[in-house]
Amino acid sequence: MSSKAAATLLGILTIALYSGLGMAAADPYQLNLQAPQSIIARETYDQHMMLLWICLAIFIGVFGVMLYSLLNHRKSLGYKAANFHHSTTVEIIWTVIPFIILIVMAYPATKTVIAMKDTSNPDITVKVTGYQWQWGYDYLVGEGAGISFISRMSTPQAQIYNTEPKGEHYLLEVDNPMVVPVGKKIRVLLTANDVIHAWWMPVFAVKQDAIPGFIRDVWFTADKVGTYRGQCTELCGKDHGFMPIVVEVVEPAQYAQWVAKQKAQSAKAVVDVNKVFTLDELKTEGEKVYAGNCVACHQANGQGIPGTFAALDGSKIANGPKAEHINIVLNGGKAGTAMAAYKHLSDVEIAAVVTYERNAWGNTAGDVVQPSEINAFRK
Ligand SMILES: [Cu+2]
Repeated sequence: MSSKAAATLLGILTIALYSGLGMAAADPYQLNLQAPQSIIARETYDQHMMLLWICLAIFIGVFGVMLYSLLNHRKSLGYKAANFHHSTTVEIIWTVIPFIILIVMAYPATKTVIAMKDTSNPDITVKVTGYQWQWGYDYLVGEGAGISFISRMSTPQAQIYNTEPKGEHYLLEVDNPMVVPVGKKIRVLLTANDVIHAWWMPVFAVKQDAIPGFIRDVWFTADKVGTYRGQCTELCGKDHGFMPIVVEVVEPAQYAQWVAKQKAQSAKAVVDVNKVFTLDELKTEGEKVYAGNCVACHQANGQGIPGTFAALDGSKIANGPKAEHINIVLNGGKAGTAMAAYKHLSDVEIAAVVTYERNAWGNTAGDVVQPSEINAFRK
């Protein structure tokens, strides 16, 4: 085999391996698509298999005739070449057969693509927003309407930096999964807050860009109860590879329980806005918020990445007036800087993280920022 052919084969094998590796945490040698878990995914899977078999049949047919001709019609056997220049029959056959094959492939594919776009009559509508680098879920219509949460990757930094063995769902696990009932039509409205992200859930055959300022919609109806994993598939910056998606499909009764629990939690969070916390309480909570949102750029030691991400340890903002510090966390940095807006976090979370940053590392502002101050600042 020539080195060029070897390189090509290696390329094909790598692509095949990676296409299967995408989400298959449990089976690192999986080559095919994941087992479909929705009507559309099943149709997509079946058509993908059908195309594969058609391609294989064509491959065997074409190469079979070619090999046969090479071996049996070779000059050393004394074979005399036919000498004709035009054949209307052959022209018609090699136009009609591929045409029929294309129609056989295009007809079901078109039907599926049309069905994919039909987001009418959903049972539940959820708005999904891409942030650098997490997903926001807002349940808008249907059972669970009013529920809102942020979903972040929960893989520990220690696993990423290889100081701890990697877990089973490495980079494909989140703190708050999207929860949906089995057998119900879920419409997902996709948008983004900062840059383009993409919501990819392979078992439902859903893959859609989330574009700032636009709303795109997709849908799925999960066939089976289970935990399904996907990830952002648009290059969206430094932590693009660290924004997984987890969808938990549960029985309707369990879904109702989850809804009740979420509503109770958000009712508690509203009360918290006027609660007064101590410096230590805010610092403890703030450290968690920092680890979930800020650590990727500003680093655990607050030193940032010189030349790219600002240091917070000893920074003018973290040691200067509170208002400026709150403003930059809520609304993001000046145009052209990488600092994103975090206004989607709760008042308690913002108050905690600002307090933490003002009193962590070498910073000794010594002041406390309460959730009520954040609440007032937003108005
Ligand atoms: Cu993204």
